[in-house]
Amino acid sequence: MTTELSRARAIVDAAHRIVVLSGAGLSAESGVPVFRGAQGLWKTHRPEDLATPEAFRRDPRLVWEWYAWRRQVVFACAPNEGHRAIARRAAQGRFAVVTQNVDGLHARARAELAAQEVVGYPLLELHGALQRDRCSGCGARSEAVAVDGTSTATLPRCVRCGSLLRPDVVWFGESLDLSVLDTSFRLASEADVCLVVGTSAVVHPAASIPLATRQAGGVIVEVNPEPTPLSRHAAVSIAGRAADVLPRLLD
Ligand code: BJW
Ligand code: ZN
Repeated sequence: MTTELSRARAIVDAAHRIVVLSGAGLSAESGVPVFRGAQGLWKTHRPEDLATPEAFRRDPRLVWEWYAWRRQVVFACAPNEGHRAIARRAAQGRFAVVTQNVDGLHARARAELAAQEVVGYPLLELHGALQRDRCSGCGARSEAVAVDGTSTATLPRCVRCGSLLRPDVVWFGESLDLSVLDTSFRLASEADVCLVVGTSAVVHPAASIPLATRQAGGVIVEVNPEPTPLSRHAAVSIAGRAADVLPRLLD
């Protein structure tokens, strides 16, 4: 075991309450593309064309085409040993998971355990979920439907008000769900350890959540092959992949 891993393990083992903040890197080993860096989605796709409310108003067909492809990729993926290690530890109690990921893989890892009748735990999806649609008019949420992106006329519409449906995710410039955000900050401030996994920590307000743990006297432990803006605030940074490190850190 490396020095960083043993130090992190001592911190985690002594903790009374742990909160995880996860990002796309946690799901990378499941085959879900990350956003930034050489292999990231934003290398070949412009976020301002695909992940803003203005982009959807301008060209909903193009945005849906991209999300239909994302759903196809993500729905074919499964949780990895990183998601599973988090779920196993979380099911022991005093543990919460806050994720920026929209892939539903934390929920699937928790559901795998639920089949073994273990306790549930808080799971907060800050940026929404690809598994759901939301009405762009009245805001009603529904289970994702298949999308015919032949033209704007064939795109799915709300059964209540007739407005276009959109994926239930948070785009740039949009507000996060305030109750989800408040709960995430509260859980972080009550935790003695915030375990930050697989996020570049550049998107706010999510990237500020671990600082609430620190401001309340707790510590940050980071798992990421690369340094991030949060690294200088972390008590320990483990330079490794989530699916390798998390089972050794949490089991
Ligand atoms: C591995 C690994 C392995 C690889 N193991 N690790 C303050 C300062 C500056 C700007 C702002 C600010 N506050 C707000 C803003 C504006 C903006 C923002 O943050 N911009 C910055 C980018 C400049 N924020 C917003 O617009 C947000 N809204 C907002 O602030 O509204 C105001 C408001 C807030 C609260 C209440 C009321 C009002 C909304 C942000 C929405 C972000 N949406 C997206 C798309 C979601 C839908 C979709 O998926 O299509 O969310 S963008 C994208 O980035 C996605 C992610 O959740 C998010 C974060 O990315 P993440 O997860 O960190 O992934 P990567 O790819 O960046 O990093 C992967 C990491 O993994 C890397 O570090 C790798 O090294 C690592 N890794 N393999 C472990 N195996
Ligand atoms: Zn509607």
